[in-house]
Amino acid sequence: MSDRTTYAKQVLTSQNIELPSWAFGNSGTRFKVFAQQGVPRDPFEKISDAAQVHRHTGTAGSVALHIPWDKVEDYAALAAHAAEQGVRIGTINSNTFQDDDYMLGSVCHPDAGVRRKATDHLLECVDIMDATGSNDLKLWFADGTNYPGQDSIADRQDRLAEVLAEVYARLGDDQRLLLEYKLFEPSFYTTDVPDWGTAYAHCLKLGPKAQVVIDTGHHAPGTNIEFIVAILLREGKLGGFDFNSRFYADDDLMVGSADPFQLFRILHELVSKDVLGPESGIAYMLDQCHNIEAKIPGQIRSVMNVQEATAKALLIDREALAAAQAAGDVLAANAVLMDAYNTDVRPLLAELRVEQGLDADPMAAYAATGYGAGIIAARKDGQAAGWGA
Ligand code: LRH
Ligand code: MN
Ligand code: MN
Repeated sequence: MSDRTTYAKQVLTSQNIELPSWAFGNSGTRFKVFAQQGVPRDPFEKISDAAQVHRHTGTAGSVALHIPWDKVEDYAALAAHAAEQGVRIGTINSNTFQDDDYMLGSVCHPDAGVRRKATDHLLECVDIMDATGSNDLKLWFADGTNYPGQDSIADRQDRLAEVLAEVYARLGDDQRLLLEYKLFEPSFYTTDVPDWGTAYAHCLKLGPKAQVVIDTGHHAPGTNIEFIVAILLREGKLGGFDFNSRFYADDDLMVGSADPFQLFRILHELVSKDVLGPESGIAYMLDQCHNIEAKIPGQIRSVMNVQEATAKALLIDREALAAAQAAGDVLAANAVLMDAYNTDVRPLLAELRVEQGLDADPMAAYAATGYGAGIIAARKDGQAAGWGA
């Protein structure tokens, strides 16, 4: 086995890809939610399904919650259930976009009362983190405006900064605030956190416990996401990813399905700075919906897609690349990258899984368990993921 293969296996073994609880619920577009059979009826069952993905991939050891979609009476009991199932609760995602009060925004709303309500929700999310042992609070705001003149762009930034400061002050020593940006939607004229620069500026003011989240589906077409990765890494402000694929807007399709080469390029930036393991503090999460495909296999496939892109990036001959770059040999440098990208890493990953005591083929292994048929028989009237219920 070459040194690079050994190194790739080592890093792949330490990789954790966090699953979103909402990927297991019914979802759709604003046109139609197609209910599937066997869908979880509560957050406990969502965690059980996520644990099933972990059982077959060995790399999906945590589950992100979305509040209030995953509201329960007893969060410590939910965390205990996760532990029993062999996973843990990861990032807590806040939700200030599904209440009538938020029509004109939440933390940037012109009315102080609405801002208070939104802030209290964010503080409640930190209480939940305390109960579940979660370290990360993920904030995404649907705030923005639809028409020029509707509200002051600058004043909205001031309101945002004030709320963020209050939430930041509430964080425990080991807790972080991860701020996610998105170009547009649901607002169409301005969005209050539309890009990495805005998120970065707020995080910088807040302090070291505030970092930026890159959702791969949240950019204009053609945006060079790996460049953003490199910059945020360099500044120590890359907190994590919401991985998914997009063809047009925020499609939330399976990561690595639309543009596997882009995923490889992103992972190359991360591999080149050795920040794939848990000690890096970078949260690698999926943020996806499986509207027309089966959900558990959809998550297994997605995890495998990330692993494949990671393995390819790990196989890059770094010495040869550095030498070609130093020599200004454009073609040779590009060829080093393309050689790695064009390597079929599926045998390497199959071998690694067997070494880890897993089945070489997670999709086939899941199908053979009968888990899918079992949940269809056992569960009726599954829960909506959160949208269009
Ligand atoms: C917003 C977003 C954000 C939400 C999730 C459900 O588009 O990416 O991360 O929490 O979708
Ligand atoms: Mn997201
Ligand atoms: Mn999104």
